[in-house]
Amino acid sequence: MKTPKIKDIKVIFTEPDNIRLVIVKVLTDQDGLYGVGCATFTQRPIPVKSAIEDYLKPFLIGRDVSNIEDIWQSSYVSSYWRNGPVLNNALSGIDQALWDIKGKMANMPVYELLGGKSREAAAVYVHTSGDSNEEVGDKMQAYMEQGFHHIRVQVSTPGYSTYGNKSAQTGKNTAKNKDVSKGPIPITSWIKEYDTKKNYAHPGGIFEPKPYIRSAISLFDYIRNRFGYGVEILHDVHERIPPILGVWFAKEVEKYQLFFLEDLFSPEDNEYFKMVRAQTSTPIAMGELYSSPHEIIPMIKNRLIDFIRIHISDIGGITPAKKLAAMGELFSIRTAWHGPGDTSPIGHAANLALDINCYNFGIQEYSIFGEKTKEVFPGYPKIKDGMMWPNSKPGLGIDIDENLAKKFPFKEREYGGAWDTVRRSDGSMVKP
Ligand code: GCO
Ligand code: MG
Repeated sequence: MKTPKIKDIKVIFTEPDNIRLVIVKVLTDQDGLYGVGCATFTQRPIPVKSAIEDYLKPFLIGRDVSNIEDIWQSSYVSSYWRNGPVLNNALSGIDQALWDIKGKMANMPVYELLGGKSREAAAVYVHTSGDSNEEVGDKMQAYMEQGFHHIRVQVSTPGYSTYGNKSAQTGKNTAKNKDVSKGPIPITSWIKEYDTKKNYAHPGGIFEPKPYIRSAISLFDYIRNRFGYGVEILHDVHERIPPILGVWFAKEVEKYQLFFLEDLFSPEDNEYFKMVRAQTSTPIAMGELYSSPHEIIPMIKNRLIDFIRIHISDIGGITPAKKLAAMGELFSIRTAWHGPGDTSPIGHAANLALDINCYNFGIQEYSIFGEKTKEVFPGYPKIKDGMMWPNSKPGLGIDIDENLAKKFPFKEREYGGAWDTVRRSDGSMVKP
């Protein structure tokens, strides 16, 4: 039988719910046969589009769609220098689309191509945050009533900004501290200008490590007193605290039995994880910022993490992700693929294919899809009883409605859509 060849590769930009998404469509020379993949790097979408249209497309047109591994390997080194979020997202969009095509050709879902089901559905965790412990607790209560058993909890730090709570991140709670017994007093002359977003990139507010840590510990204590230990709570440090404080924090929270503590360090501080491992059993999750195998392999090999938090499109798609999951299994490390709002529903469907197949699945992050997003992506993964359920459609089981996607073009953004610039009270930069 003549195998279909790649006839065209299209990049679709769309932001139905104000998050810039990058989708790839691989068209074949067989009428009606195409695949879709996620290549979303929401802070830098244009270079991803160029990496696909100007380089991978001319490299791949005419190739036999069935040879996913060979296409991945040859594309990976076609730039000679490889890795990094731009080249890997470009590669991911094509890779996921090829798995989608292969499933359609075989008339089976991708999780079947990978070896079938290890589970019927994937437990997910959802995000709660608030300006007070009580507000976070109330949101947790509402989610638990909907059947969610795993919940990420983030709370504002009084007088400062913090990651994970919208109001704090946009500066509402930032730079208000006036009591040195609570933490450093932000430099006011500088702050006035800063907070008005006049001369600085997108402000992430003023962050101070110790006040943040005290707020987080107070939140965990509140939650365990209010709900006990039955509900699973997760927390994302988001790499903002000095590493040695991270070591202390991981030890201090052990008694609250977190499901995992995420991004305790920046990737640049990976070496500190050895100290954490030697001193505490708090479960560690790391990986969303990794965009090279050299970052994640040592973490698995040395059992420095418990959950692989890789953002699948940032490492090149399903093909590398399934290999990392398999490596993790050999070291009893579980998967927890990154699944924020800047993973498209197609990316979530790719996560789900691996969640359903992999024996060492841990948990799936789920950032609730906006209503417009659901319309643009028919077949988006459904959530019920705190779990994400696969459909039985062939391939990734999802599509993009291109006409509808066109109704949500990328908006102009201040500062080029940069990620928050977070600063300490003295104005020095903090890794975000
Ligand atoms: C998470 C992540 C996200 C990232 C975002 C960056 O755990 O979901 O930390 O919130 O900050 O995806 O664009
Ligand atoms: Mg995170």
